[in-house]
Amino acid sequence: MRKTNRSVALALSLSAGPLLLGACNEGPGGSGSGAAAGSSLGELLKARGLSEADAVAALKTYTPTGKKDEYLLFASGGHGGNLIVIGVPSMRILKYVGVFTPEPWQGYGFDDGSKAVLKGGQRNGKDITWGDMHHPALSETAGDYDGQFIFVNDKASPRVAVINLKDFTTVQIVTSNVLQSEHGATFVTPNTDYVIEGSQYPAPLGGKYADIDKFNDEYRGAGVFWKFDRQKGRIDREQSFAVEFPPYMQDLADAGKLASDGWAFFNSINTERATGGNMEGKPSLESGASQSDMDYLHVVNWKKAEEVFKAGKAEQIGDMKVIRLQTAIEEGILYFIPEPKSPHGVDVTPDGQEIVVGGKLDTHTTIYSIDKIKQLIADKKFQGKDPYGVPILPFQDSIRGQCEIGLGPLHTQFDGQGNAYTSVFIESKVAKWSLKDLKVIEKISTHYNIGHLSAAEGDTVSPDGKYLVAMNKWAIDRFADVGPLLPQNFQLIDLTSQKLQLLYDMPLPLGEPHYAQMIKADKIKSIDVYKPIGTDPVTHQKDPTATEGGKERIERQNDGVHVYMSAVRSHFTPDIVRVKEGEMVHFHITNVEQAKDATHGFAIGSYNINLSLEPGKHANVSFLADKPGVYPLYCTEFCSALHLEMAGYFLVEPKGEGTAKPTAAATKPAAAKPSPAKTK
Ligand code: K7E
Ligand code: CUA
Repeated sequence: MRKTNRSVALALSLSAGPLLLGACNEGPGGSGSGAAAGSSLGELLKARGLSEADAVAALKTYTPTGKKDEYLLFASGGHGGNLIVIGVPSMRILKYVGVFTPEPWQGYGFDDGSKAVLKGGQRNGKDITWGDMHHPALSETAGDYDGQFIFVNDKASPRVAVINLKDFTTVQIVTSNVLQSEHGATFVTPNTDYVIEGSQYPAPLGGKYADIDKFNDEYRGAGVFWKFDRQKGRIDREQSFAVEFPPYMQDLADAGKLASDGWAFFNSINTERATGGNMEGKPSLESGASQSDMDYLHVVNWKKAEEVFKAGKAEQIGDMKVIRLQTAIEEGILYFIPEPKSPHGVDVTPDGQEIVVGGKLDTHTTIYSIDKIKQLIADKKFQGKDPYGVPILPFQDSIRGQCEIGLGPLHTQFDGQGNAYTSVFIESKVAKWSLKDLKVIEKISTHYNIGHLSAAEGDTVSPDGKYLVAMNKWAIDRFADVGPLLPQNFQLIDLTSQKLQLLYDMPLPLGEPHYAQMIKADKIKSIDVYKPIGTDPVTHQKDPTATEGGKERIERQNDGVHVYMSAVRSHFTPDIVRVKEGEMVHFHITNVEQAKDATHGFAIGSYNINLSLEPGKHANVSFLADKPGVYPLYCTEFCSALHLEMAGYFLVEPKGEGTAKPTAAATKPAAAKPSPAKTK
């Protein structure tokens, strides 16, 4: 290569291996290493029509076999209702975690334990088989990600899930009928004392009915504060409460930290209280809701709310204790500050001093100061009250200033070096701006219609900078054609280069993901195998029905047939199970292996059963054997050379065909022979 372009030289010095360097030094004519012509960097670039900047980008993301990513991006799976784990900078998908929807690969929603978790998310007794996941929130200690848990929300059927990052397993889903939809979720307080869930579309609290013409009087919003018990790794319903809001459409939320610890912030839109009704002689919601110049930032003193709740001043509404609006006003829990037209994102700066709001129909981000807010409250300096009596702080006195961003600023992240990054939806750009003088430094194009963006630890007290992922809703002309439904496009941007540099486009072929959080990978201390053998992944305790090797058995009890089964390469014991039509069957299956990645599946077709048994894991599945027949059972993970032989039969004898031989009820299984083919 003749030109020693600076950026290529830089990239090579960063991470090129010796082969590439050699090829480069020799130039296009060199034959040196004997590599085929076309494998030198210069020739490759030419042959593939790549620029040198492309090569730099490639070297910054390429992660050779065996090398691991520096960061993990936890992205919402949108309508898919699952959580997606992506390595950064390689942008390789590492895992889908089933959350609000069954995930067959993980057996999630198929074994009794995970079915019970999903059942926690039933609404009005109905199973919900999708989720509109928006905002994942990693657990925090002192405002920094601690890598222990992650929470996610479902906007459509207001639900919050807890995922244990020890094994990336959903362990709890909670819901309250106080809300009928939500959006400002999930956001955690700095020590994960509370998981915040803010409503979106107002409705009567507690799931009651009221006609839409009673909107102003009967419809309400609310902020739910779910208490998290870190010791138990569960949300504690009894210690959770809500604060009632007027019937505006609350939007995103964020918890204060450091200087603003103890406070929570919720945006709102539609303070006009438009209800739509375009077939009833009224303007559509869209035009009705964008009349006023200002909506209200809701400023909530949650520490005060916690005291008021603990003092017994909350009222039971539906299934939750609610601090009524009047109480919230009297006790100094709720204040409003005007915010420009149809705001969307609200993001607290790393030092907790300021709150950045992006106005979709405004060209600015507005930077509120918590010190000013506190002072105004202390001085009772209000500009008036809203129609429900909530005190309104004066706008100009609450802000430090505004930054002229461009058309459609949405969400903001930080790099810990005094810079903020705001997604600019209408312009399809990321704007980098200075928190110091509130001036835009640089913009970079995204493709297209960027929603959220996620910088490395970019919403904590100590952001890392380095990488930023633009989460784009449209992907026109970016990928090979796959029909009219296009993937989402995640674009990785380098924050360390002189100018912002786009490194990689990653299609995400799932629901619209909205938000993601990026954590340093070494903060996640996940387990390799379940210990002790027979562990229930929901409780992380040994399951009482765990099967020990050598103690496999089939027992007929009052509630049906219990099959205590073990799985090991490459057989199930027992491998023949006979039951009678109409019997309840309870499989208790333990993977007795402790070798890393030695996962077995357990499938019975036609009965809709597919379990995933990671090493050491125990799973139960109970079902009615209501269809007589012969059902092969088998392992669904190619676990060894004799994986195909890891099979057996589930025999359901028709009623009235004599007595089903209760399989070896008291018989010992044949001594398990060591498998001839342990490939792992
Ligand atoms: Cu899509 Cu955070 Cu739900 Cu903005 S939200 S884009
Ligand atoms: Cu076990 Cu295949």
